[in-house]
Order: sequence, then C-alpha cells, then structure tokens
Amino acid sequence: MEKILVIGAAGQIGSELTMEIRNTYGNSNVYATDINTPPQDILDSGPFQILDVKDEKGVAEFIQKHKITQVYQLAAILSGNAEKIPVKAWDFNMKSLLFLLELAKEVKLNKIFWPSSIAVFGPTSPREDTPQYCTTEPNTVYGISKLAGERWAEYYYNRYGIDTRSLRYPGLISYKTEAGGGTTDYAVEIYYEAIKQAKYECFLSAETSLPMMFMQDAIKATVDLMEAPSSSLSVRSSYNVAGFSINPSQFAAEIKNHIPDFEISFKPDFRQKIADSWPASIDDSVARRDWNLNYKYDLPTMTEVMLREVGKKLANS
Ligand code: NAD
Ligand code: AKB
Repeated sequence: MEKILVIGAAGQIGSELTMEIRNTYGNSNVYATDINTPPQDILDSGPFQILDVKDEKGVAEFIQKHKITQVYQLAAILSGNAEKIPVKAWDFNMKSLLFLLELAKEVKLNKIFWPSSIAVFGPTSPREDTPQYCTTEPNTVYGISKLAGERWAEYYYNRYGIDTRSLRYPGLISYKTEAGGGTTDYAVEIYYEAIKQAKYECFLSAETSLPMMFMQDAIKATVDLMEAPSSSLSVRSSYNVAGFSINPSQFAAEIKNHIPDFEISFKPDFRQKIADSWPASIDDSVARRDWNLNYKYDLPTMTEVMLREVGKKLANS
C-alpha cells in the first residue's frame, strides 16, 4: 500500500494533483501538506497538515510517522518571484530538493516526483522544437536552480538507486488555484480579466511565443510518468513536455471568439527578458516514446473550459 506525501498541496499544481492521486490511491493514503490552507475539497477529502518544507526535522518525522513511500515535492519559488530574491530563491529551491534526496537514502522512499521547467533552457538553446538534450545555459535564478535540481535528481538515481521522476513543465493554465509568481502567469490572468472587465494589460509583448499546457493534461502526464515502469524511463533528469506553443495575441484572438469586445494591451515588464530566454516550442518525442505522453487540450478547447469555469468561480465569489 503506497502512502503519499504532497508538499505544496495548496498551490496551482498541488491543489489539482492531490485530488487526482487521492482518486487513485485512496483519500486516506495521500497526505496533503503546505504552509498555506488548500482548497476545501482537499481539506474535506483526506488528511492535511501545515508543514514547512524548510523544517527538515519536521518533514523527516512526518515521513517516518506516516510510513510515507512516495513524495511529490512541489514547493518552489517561481521565475518572476525568484528574480526579486535570487539568493533566497536558489537556497529555497535547492535545499527543499536536496534534503529530501538525502533523506531518501535513509528512509526508503519508492519514488520522488519533483517538477522542473522549460526554464532550464536559456538563450543559447535552440528556441524552436527545443530538444530533450541540447545546450542548457539558463540565465534566470529559477532556471539555474531547476537545472541544478535535475542534475542532483539524476545523480541520486545513478549513485543511490533513488527512483526520481520529473517533468519540465511549460506554463500551466488552470482555474482552480491562482498561478504562483511565474512568467507564464499572464495566460491564467487573461481569462480572469476577460470576464471581469473585457480587457487585459499583458506584461509580455504581443508576439512572445511560449509553450503552455492545460492543467488536466499536466496532471495526466504527471500520473502517467509516475505509473510508468522504471525500466521504461531513459531520462532521470527531467522529461521535456510540450503542450502547445502560443503568444498573447493568439490568446486574445481566441478569447474574442467568446467575448467579442475583449481588448488586450501590452506593457512588458521585467518578465519579458525571462520569456525571451525560454523556448517558444518544445520537442517532447522522448517522453512520447518512453511512456506514451499525449494531450487532450489545445487553445480552443482549453479556452472554452477556462471561460466557463472562471466565470462560475467569479460569479460565486
Ligand atoms: P505554486 O506557487 O502555485 O505552489 C507552491 C505551493 O508551495 C504553494 O501552495 C505554497 O504555499 C507552497 N509553499 C511555499 N513555501 C512552502 C514551504 N516553505 N513549505 C511548504 N510549502 C510551501 O506553484 P505551482 O505552480 O503549483 O508549482 C509547483 C512546482 O511546479 C514548482 O516546483 C514549480 O517550479 C513547478 N512548475 C510550475 C509551473 C507552472 O506553470 N505552474 C511550470 C513549471 C514548473
Ligand atoms: C514560471 O513561469 O515560472 C513557471 C514555469 C514555466 O516554470 N510557470
């Protein structure tokens, strides 16, 4: 019987991933933790505890007390926020992974999931169809920490046999929980502002293409990777996952199909430089080959769901 710990369960990914894993493994076997309170469905459906990942002793005790066999470590400082506090962000993003990898040597964890990002790529990586293996010279502190994390995850797999699994998520778009301080957050905000006031001022320029993915597809990819037999995984750093490539003008055009008077304007800020250093599109062929990565949503199907669900949420708030 697997006992699963989710660290960062109140966040954009954690709030949805926790519920999905509970459906598979049973509510009482999935322990949600965070320093913030998660959505009501997580509180109602299974165990939740306030737990700070920086409290290494507390996390170690929790893992031993509940006989945890798998950990999803989602807490991190994302790209936009990290640029404001570079050294703190490096420290947080690294320590929260490394101590867990060290702990896994002592307490036998069957699997660890830790997300990486398209931020591991930089201005010297190919910008279109960025391959699984290519030059990775990120110039953001977030990207540097994700790249180092990938190297450590692979190192612990090779040296100690710890079953580490990871995805390089693109920008994730969802309606349940707000985005957490990244460069791709505009792709979530745009739906809220479209419904609230039929206009949006975008912090990236009109033609800035980035890879994006609807949360449902990201959750499915995560679960599929975690369920895949260990022997089929050729990548222990982190797998490229692509989603679809899209820019703010294209988002606006699609939203206009539903809200004809929607207007977008552009006022690029410090996040433009981050976006310019990232891939516009990703080659995910290695993940497709190894564990059959696939997606259901594109821009039109995702937009339909986003406008409907964000609309309901705003109407009830
Ligand atoms: P988020 O900021 O929405 O969620 C992170 C959660 O961690 C929050 O609920 C926060 O309260 C919690 N947290 C913060 N400090 C903590 C601490 N000290 N102890 C315990 N919990 C703490 O982030 P997210 O978007 O859900 O991202 C989760 C992971 O996925 C991160 O590693 C991020 O880098 C990665 N990722 C996210 C995206 C995306 O588009 N959302 C893309 C690529 C990679
Ligand atoms: C961010 O913008 O920081 C994240 C990511 C792509 O890692 N959404």
